[in-house]
Amino acid sequence: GQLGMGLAEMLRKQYGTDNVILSDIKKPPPHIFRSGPFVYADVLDYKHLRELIINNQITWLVHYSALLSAVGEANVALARKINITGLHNVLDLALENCLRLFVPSTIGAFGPSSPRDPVPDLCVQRPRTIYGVSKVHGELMGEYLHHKHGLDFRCLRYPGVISVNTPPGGGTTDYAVQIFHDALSTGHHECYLRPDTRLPMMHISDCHRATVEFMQAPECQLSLRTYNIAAMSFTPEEVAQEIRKHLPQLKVTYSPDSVRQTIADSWPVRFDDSNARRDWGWAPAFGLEELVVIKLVYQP
Ligand code: VAH
Repeated sequence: GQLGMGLAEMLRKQYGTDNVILSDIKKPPPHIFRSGPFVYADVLDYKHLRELIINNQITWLVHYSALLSAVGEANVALARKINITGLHNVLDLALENCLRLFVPSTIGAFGPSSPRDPVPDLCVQRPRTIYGVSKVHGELMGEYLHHKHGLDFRCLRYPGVISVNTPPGGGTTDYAVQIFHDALSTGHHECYLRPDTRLPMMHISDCHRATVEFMQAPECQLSLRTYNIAAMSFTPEEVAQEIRKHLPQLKVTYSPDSVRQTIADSWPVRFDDSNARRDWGWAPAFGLEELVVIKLVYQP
C-alpha cells in the first residue's frame, strides 16, 4: 500500500533486493512487481502466512495491513477483523518463529481526553475510532509479548503521511496528499476539514527513514517499545498558503465532512517526540517549506 512499497525500496537498497519480500492482497503496479520479490499474503490467512515465513526464512516482519480511520468507521466489522484479528495472527507468528516485528501506530491512537499540544509518548489513550482502538490494542499487545516473552516488538506512531505517487487509503489526513494533486491539475481543492484544523504530518521519505533507523537501533538504546515521531504540524490553510508561494492561483473551498472533522478534532495537534530523538537519534529532514518544494518542484 501507500507505505509498504517505498519502505521495501529503501530496505532493498540496504539489504539487497532478494532479501526483502513485498506482499499485498491486490496486484501492485507493474514497476513494483518487477522491482523485486512480491507475494500474495492475506493477514487473515494464518496458515499461508506461516508457510511464507518458513519457506522464505523470514527474520523481520513489517505489518502495515490496516483499515485507516475514516474507512474503518464506515466498516467497523472489517476493521476489527483486519486490524485486530490480523494483528494477532502476526503477533502469534512472530512469537512462534522468533521474528522481529515492526507494527506502526498513529496519531489516531489518542483521543479527546489525551493531552493535545503536544501529546507525549505516555498519557491517557481513549481514541474514538475503531482504527485508534485497534492501534492502542496493537501497542499494548506488542509490549505485553515483549515484556513477557522477549518479542522484539517495535512501534512508531506515525503522523499523517504525505505520500509521493501512491494515493492514501481512506484516512483523515488524506486531504494533505490530495491538495497537491489538485494544485498541479485543476488548481482547485475542496477540503473536507475546517481551514484551522491542525494535525501532525510527515513526508513519506522521513517516515520510511525513521522506520528503518528505528528497526536498526540497538535494543539497549530503547527505553520504550512505542514512540511518537514528528516532523511538522499544519492546517489546511497553512499548507494552501505555502503552495500559493509556487502556484498563486490555487483555490481552496472548505466543506467540512462531519465524520472526518470529528475524527481530526479528537486527535493531537502536535507530537512530543523527544524520547525518539534522545534514544535513537530521530530527526526529520522535511518541514512544511521543504515538503511543498519537493511535492511541487521535484516530484510533481
Ligand atoms: C489516517 N493517514 O488519516 C491515516 C493516519 C495519522 C493518520 O493514521 O487515518
